Amino acid sequence: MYRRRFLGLAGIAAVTGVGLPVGAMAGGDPPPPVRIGPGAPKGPFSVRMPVPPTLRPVARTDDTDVYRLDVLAADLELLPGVRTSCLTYGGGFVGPTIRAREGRRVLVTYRNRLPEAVNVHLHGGHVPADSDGHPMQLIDPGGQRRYEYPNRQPGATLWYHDHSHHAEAEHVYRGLHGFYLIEGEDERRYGLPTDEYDVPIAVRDAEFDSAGQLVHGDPAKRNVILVNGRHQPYFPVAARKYRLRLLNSSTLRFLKLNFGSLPVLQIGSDGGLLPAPVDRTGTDFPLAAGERVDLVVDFSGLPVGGRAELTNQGQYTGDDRVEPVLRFAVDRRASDRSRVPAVLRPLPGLPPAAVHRELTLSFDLNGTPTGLVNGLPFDPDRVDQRIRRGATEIWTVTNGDRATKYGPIQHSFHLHLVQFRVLDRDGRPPLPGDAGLKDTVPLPPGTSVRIQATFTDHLGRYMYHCHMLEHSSAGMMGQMEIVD
Ligand SMILES: [Cu+2]
Repeated sequence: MYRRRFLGLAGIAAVTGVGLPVGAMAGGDPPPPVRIGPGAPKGPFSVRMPVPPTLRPVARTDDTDVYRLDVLAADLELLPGVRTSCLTYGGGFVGPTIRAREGRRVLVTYRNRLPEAVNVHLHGGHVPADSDGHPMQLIDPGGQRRYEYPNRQPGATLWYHDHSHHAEAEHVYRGLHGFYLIEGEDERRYGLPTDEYDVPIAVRDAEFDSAGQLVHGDPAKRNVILVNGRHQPYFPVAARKYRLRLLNSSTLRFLKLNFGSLPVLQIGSDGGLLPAPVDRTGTDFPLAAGERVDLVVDFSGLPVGGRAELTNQGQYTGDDRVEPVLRFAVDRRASDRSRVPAVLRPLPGLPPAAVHRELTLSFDLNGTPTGLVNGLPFDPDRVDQRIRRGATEIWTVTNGDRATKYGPIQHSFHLHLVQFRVLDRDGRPPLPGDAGLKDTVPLPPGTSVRIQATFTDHLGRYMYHCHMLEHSSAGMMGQMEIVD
């Protein structure tokens, strides 16, 4: 249905992101101004940001919540007055949010109503191998598959998305993603903002053609930022604290989000809460594709009628463009008994590591761009790393694309099954965004990151890969097998 074009430089750009000016990647003209199809643009902040609905279980037992979710095409109003063909979980561009509780099992049966195979990966989930969304375990058209999520992990902001072999980038680009939030057993007692004041926000880029349809091509032309599936929306807030869970659901683009002068405390990262809140007021939040950050943002200093903006900073290297992403519009007062305690959840200790591994992510750019890990493209029939269950390991992961014939190429690193800790980067301390439990980290050209993980509980085959999904789609993925 959707053909990928690999030919010519545009094809190389489409796969590698070369020409997409992020971080240390130079080059590429800024994209043209946003054109909003046949629907007359109404200017920024004219549409309300939707909050994805919470999915209701179809059954509940003592220890399990049971869900059903259809994978289906839908025509959605991403841009004002235009219907855009999308691929969805449950009919929304950001699928419904599944709210799980630590220690309480979730079963989700996905039914595929698309004319092509799909699957579902719970990103950040500590799940059995046959529920991990292995790229070769697909749900055929008309079929269904049940995934089991034990939720025996600390409360965290996870997300689910397609991971079908070679098609994951296009599938996620066209809409197949949603939030999966685990509430920790400890979480209620912290008194953090909950319910309507706990809001997941997915930010990503997109390109639309003149008919308002999504174009999955040259990433440098993805000049529309979507927030929960709307372009530059506003979100009405009460003058009080909110918990905002930000996800970069772009397939390639790295974001650098900024709340201006609003008071912002970071309380968590990919894999759950930090040991203590960190004051990040005024700082940028760089987010690689797939990364999350968990924040408490305080609007109480604003009057009713007051406004504040979330912006994306430095999207174009060498260009000081600051792009409006989302406006918060204070429209009411509200009581606020929430709080952010000085001490949150302790991180697990770092046991000594017995095994060290080295991985290098790079492209073979001779001919059709091929993604490599340690010189090899993904092969589902090959196990690249055998890992003893329960082992603690340190991996040094390097971006080998500092100087390609097309310039430096950005990568990221995502590990399935377990959360890891970032030990250091090129021998220097981790970045602020590396704090806490992580499953996805940026990997700038030519740099290395050392991570430590303990591979508990589950046996079987899992993936690790670049989370720039056009890269994993082109082969930048390896397979590990957890064995006894
Ligand atoms: Cu990559």
